[in-house]
Amino acid sequence: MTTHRILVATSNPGKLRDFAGVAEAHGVSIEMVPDFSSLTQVVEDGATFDANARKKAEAYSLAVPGELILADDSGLEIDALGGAPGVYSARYASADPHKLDSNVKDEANNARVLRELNGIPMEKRTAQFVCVLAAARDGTTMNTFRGVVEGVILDFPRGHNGFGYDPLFYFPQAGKTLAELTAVEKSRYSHRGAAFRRFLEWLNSGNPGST
Ligand code: ITT
Repeated sequence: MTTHRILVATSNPGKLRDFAGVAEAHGVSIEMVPDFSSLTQVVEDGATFDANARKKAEAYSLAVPGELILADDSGLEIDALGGAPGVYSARYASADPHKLDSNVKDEANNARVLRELNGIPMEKRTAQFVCVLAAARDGTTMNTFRGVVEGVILDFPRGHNGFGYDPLFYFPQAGKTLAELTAVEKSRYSHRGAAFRRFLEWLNSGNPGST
């Protein structure tokens, strides 16, 4: 039975699918912040996932007074590239990834990753996906939740599920890329699934800030 409705502030349908992959099993439902597309987009200029997640959650929570809302900032950190693309993951293939509002298509970002890793052997292509969720109400962050998954960047894409860098991200325990998993399977292993489960634990713990 659904006990909670979680409002999520994101423009990325792939993230919503991931959340939905965890939510049902925990008796919660996922909804977009109402009229999200008409809200002024937050400028993601923070140096860390944490800073950007807080900034998004605080700004978007003002659109739904009294409601607890969740925002996600996430990305891929590749060890051989010194942690890039990191907070620039959504715009890695743009002419200037530091330029805000320059998100580009997933295929172009994946192509750039493959170019940057060209010639680097598989054992040195380790990477992690990081997700930070911020829960905010009325412009104040109540808490943040972090999830990480470790894997290896392949030299060709595999699978058609998921979004972003999923077709390149091989997860050894499953023997598959994240794009070869269903939404429910991905949520079991993924950075977003881990962060979201931490959020749900906090929500169900009766934390005064979470009701
Ligand atoms: P919102 O800010 O509106 O939530 P966004 O896509 O701009 O959407 P981010 O700024 O957090 O979100 O950028 C995250 C990028 O990192 C995303 O566009 C992907 O390129 C990558 N990414 C994050 N999580 C991922 C996942 O689970 N699978 C594949 N790529 C992921």
